[in-house]
Amino acid sequence: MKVDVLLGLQWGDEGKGKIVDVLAPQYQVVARFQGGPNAGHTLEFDGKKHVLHQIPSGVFRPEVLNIIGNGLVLDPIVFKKEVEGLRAKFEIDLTKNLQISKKASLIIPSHRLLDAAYEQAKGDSKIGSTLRGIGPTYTDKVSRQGLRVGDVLSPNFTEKYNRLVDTHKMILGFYQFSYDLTEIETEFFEAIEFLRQFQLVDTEYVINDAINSGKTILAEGAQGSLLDIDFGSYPFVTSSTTMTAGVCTGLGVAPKNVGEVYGIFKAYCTRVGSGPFPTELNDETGEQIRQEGREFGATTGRSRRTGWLDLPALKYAMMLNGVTQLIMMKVDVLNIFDEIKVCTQYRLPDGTLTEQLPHDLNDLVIEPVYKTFKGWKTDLSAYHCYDDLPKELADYIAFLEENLELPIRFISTGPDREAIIHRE
Ligand code: 2SA
Ligand code: MG
Repeated sequence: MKVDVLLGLQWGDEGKGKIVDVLAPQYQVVARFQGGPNAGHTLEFDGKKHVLHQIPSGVFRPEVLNIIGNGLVLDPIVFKKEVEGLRAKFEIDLTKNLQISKKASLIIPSHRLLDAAYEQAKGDSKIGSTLRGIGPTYTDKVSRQGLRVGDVLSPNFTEKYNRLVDTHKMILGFYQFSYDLTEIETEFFEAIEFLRQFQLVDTEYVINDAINSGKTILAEGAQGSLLDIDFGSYPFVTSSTTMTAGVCTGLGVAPKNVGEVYGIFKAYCTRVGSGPFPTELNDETGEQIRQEGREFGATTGRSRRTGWLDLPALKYAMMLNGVTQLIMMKVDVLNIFDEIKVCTQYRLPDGTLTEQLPHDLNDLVIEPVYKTFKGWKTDLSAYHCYDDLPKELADYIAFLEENLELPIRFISTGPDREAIIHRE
């Protein structure tokens, strides 16, 4: 079997957690391939809400094997809290159905300090990082001095740790950043001890054995395509490959073994953190979307920026990911509006129209060109079948499908597991 991929086509928070949970019964393995505790995947069922950060969203189905791949940066302190939280709330024992790659990178407490020091030094041009130590940990991975999960099994772990912290202390000194590591280091070493109880393995073998033995596998993306380190609006991006390509390097999957690519997008856009956002609404409508959509960071609680759906950006993400199935989320958030807009093109400062994302989006003021639709003004909770949907919504969907040249397979009409319309 091939590995199917599910990822966000915007700036994250498209609702990936819910969809993995809906799709999970079809899959025997669910694997994360990039990111770390910056992610916040929200799942809601049986009237309960839960946010996952580093643990794959398959954990709520006991028969699913969950994998934290080599492409992740893992914070052991956050991991311990997550596992304990899941045990207390849902009686889930993750020592059985979770495997962690020995090659995943380890976030140590001073990575968080470095994140804060770098952001502070940037002043007004800060990235808006979640301050979870993501960038500095990937930096250490690429500069070949980082620690990996497998190192916790080494008798020299403390020595390796101290060596890395010493280099971080020099950098923090350069930035004149004040800190106290004592307390957090105790917590860190407790969390390392905790991590040692788990199945730490070479997950690339597990994944490839699963592929060869015909198991169904889903790779779960985090953040969004427009936050990709290469193709996002650099430098306002995260530090990993958030696109399909990241599945190959972040799990050890050969390109020929990638199957369906589920691309997930919201019926509007949000962005948390700094950086260009062509369709951003800094007005009452934007605020209404934020309130209706409960658009606040699932990890940091930050208020998310909101705006209308951006088709050029969405098409760009579809092109780079090779999306084969589209999923539209949070359509119900737009129930209240008389009019709904969709950006179809950008007008550049010289007046030319384009459907391509300009490279210098950070410095360029571009104007979105909108097509306006009549709102459906209907509560969608009673609708379970595509053919029954209000005409205005059906027209809106038809326009999107024509423009995106792909049918929309799932339409989510509310936060709960059950609130979804599946089109065959
Ligand atoms: P980082 O922390 O260094 O990766 O931040 C770099 C940029 O990436 C953005 N980013 C995110 N955007 C949306 N959702 C994310 N996860 C959380 C959530 C975020 C939260 O689900 O709500 O709670 O604030 C996420 N993680 C990283 C980040 O805002 C920076 O723009
Ligand atoms: Mg999120």
